[in-house]
Formats: sequence, C-alpha cells, structure tokens
Amino acid sequence: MMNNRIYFFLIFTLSCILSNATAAPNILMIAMDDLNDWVSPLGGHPQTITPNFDRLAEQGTRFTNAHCQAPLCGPSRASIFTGLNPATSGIYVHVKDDELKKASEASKNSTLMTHFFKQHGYKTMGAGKLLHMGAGADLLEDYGGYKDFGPKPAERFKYKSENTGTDWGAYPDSDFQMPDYHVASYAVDQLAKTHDKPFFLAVGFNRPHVPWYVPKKWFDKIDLESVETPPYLKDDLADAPAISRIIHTMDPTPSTEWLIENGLWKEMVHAYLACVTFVDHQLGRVLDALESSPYADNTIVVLWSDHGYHLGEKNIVAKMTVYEESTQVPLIFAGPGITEGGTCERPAGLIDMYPTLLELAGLPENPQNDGRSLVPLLSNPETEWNHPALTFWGMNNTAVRTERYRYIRYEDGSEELYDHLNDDNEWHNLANSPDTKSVRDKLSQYIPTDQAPMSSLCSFPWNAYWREKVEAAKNY
Ligand SMILES: [Ca+2]
Ligand SMILES: [Ca+2]
Repeated sequence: MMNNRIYFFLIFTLSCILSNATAAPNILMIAMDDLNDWVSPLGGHPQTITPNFDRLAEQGTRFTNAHCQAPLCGPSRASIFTGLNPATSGIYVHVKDDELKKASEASKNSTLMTHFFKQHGYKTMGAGKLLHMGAGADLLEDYGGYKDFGPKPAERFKYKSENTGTDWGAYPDSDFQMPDYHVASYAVDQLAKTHDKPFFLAVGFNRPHVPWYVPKKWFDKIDLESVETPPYLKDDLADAPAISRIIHTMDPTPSTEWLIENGLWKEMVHAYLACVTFVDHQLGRVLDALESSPYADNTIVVLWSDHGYHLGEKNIVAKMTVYEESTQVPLIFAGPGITEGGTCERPAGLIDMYPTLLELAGLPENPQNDGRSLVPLLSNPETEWNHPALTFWGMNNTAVRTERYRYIRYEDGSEELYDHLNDDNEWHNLANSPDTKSVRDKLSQYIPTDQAPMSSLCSFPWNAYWREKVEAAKNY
C-alpha cells in the first residue's frame, strides 16, 4: 500500500514538473509613462524611493542602457507594439491609435504584439495606457479602461500655461481617486482568476506623466528642503547645432532658468519624485498579486517606460529630445530563464521587447520585427553585443547609443557626439573635433539611410508644425 502511494506520488510529481516545463509562460507587461532613470535600480536620482522597482530588479535582469525608439508617448508605443522602428513605419509622432495600421504600408503589414500572442493561443487583456490613448486598434480582447491623467484641481497650482499639462501639487486626497490605482486593481483581479489559456496581461500606468498631481502622503516621503536638483550647466546647448535648439523645444513647458528665477525647481523635482513613489506603490500591488497567485512561477514580467524626461537638464523640462535624459528608460525582465539580480550594460531598445517575449514564450519569430531578441543577454548579461540602440525624432534625425557613445546626426547633416566614459551629462559635444571623425564615421553607419517619410496620418498640429520647424532649421 505504502509503495503504491509513493509510486503514485512520484508519478504525480513528475507529471507536474513535465507539464510546468512545457506550459507556455504567461506574460505580465507593466508600462510606465514618462518615467526616466529616476528609479533605484538605475540610480538616476539619489533620493528616489522605489522599493518595488528594486524588488522586481532583484528577481530579474535590469538594462542600464535601454532606450526608446521615439521620445514621445504615441510613436514610442506604436513602435513597441508594431515591432517597427519609426524610420520603417513613418510614425515619428502621434497617429490615432485606431489608425496605427493605416499609417503606412509597413504598419499595415505589421502584426501588433498582442495580436501575435493571441494568434498563438494566448488570452490578451489589460488596462490603462498602452497605446497613446489606451488600447485602441483592438489591442486586447479584454480591456479594463483608461481614464486619462486623473482628477485636476479647479485651478492650476504652479504653472499656468494652458498649452501643457505641466503643473504640480498634492492632489487629490486619496489614491482611490487616481486612475492608476484602478489600473493596478484590474491586474490584481485578473491575477486572482483562473485562466484556461496562457495570458498576456498588460498594465499601463500614467504617472509620472504630467500633471504631477498625487496625494499629499507621497510628497511627504521626502522633505522638500532636502530635494536635490539634477546636474545643470547653463548654456550647455551653446555647443549643439542650431537644429537641436529648434526641434527639441516644441512644448511650452517651463525652462530651467524660469524655474530658478521663480524658486520652483526643487518643488517641481519633489513632485516628480512623489509621482514616481506613488507609481512604485501601484507596481507593488501588482507584484504582490502575482506572487500570491498560482502564476508566480510561470510568468515573464517585463517593465518599461515609453521614454525618459528632462527635469531641467540642458535647460529643458520635457521629453522629445534625442539626449540621454529623454531616451533612456527603465527596462526590466524577470521570470523563468532570466538571470536573477542581473545588470546588463549593453545597449537595448524597447523595440527588442517584442522578439524577446516571443522567444521567452517559445513562439516563432516574427520576421517583420525590427528589433532583436535580448534572450542571450537575459541568460548572460555579459554576452558580447555590438548592437546600438537607435532613437528617431522625425525623419533623418537619429541618435545612436552604444555602450560608450551617443552620436546624433540631424537631417541637415549636423552632428553631436558625447563620450559617456567621461561625460555622463552629455555636456561636451565632441563632434566638431577632427579627432573624433573616425568614431563619428563608424557610428553613422548604424543609421538607416532609407528612412520612411513622416506618415500623413501623424496628427495635427504635429505634422504641419514639424515641417515648419524643419524649414526654419534649414534657413537658420
Ligand atoms: Ca509618455
Ligand atoms: Ca554642451
């Protein structure tokens, strides 16, 4: 009798192991909005409080040199989900989510990442901001909704321009009033359910996108007087080409000089840090739910932000530049087959997520993907990797980020070159020195030469505005 019991126990255990080994892993994708490297696994700001980012990073591998392909919400997300570079799709700025597939021949022929998973037996679901305005284009089978950027006070607190969402302050009273709270709750609910297929669950948070409003308790985590502003060199952009100062200043946001004059820089940084801590807490709720679910051991988690953000560096408070602050993003993978506590310094792009997730899930490759699987780096973060990350800001304005350099070439042929070995702040443009010609020549070879024109569906006022800016740059 005892022998039989042991026999059946062994058979049962073995079949569990085999079925787990062969079951397709679930995917839990967590998207952040306008989050730069101010999270503790990346160390971009010394006062950031992000225990849940740390927790996820300890469970998996963080990329410390990961970059967006477009430094703006809509085109970055379009690139992630189509698997196409902006230079392939022509989606350099916003197109309507429902028109993603109409933007160009290339986007028409693409298969959105979630559709690919669905075609291969996955249930797709999610909530919050995934594409620019949520989850249009039938991105997901089950969608928990999206409520824009949350409640706003009757009057702005600090920054009065009506042409930007930029403002900050302690508001509203409770987390429960924040859309991100409910986005996290959707994921918590889904993780508590039984699913009969492997799932692709996508969670899109809004913060720290402007307006920087979160409840007061998140501001109270850091004493305002102690807040450190980021490194700043007045007239930093004086050695950048003229076109840089034109195409990188499209938003009517505060300048650093304005913040200094009005004594508001610390306050603004404080508000961004408060938003980051708030969203870290929402992330923690989702990670708690995963860990206490039956899916804990068979789920790949990937966390990303759509682009970075300048909080005053280079006299800029915005995204929409091809500098480090605007292109660098958190990118963390965790789950079966991924090195725990790994740190990878190789360049990576958000565009690489699509092929990486396919490989991790054991699905076939999608030959249309412009990115490449990062699985070799997730197994061994030291793997040799000679693939730079590219960022596109309009046709033929391209940044190339290698482990050491940032090289930028604009459509008028002007250039910038920064050596991160000696100049992490990108203060000293080396492109004008003949000594750097061989480096520039080498890096320029990575830039696609046949970049797609901007799609005619890129939305007003961006398209016309862009052409006007570029014409102005040519005549500068
Ligand atoms: Ca964004
Ligand atoms: Ca400079």
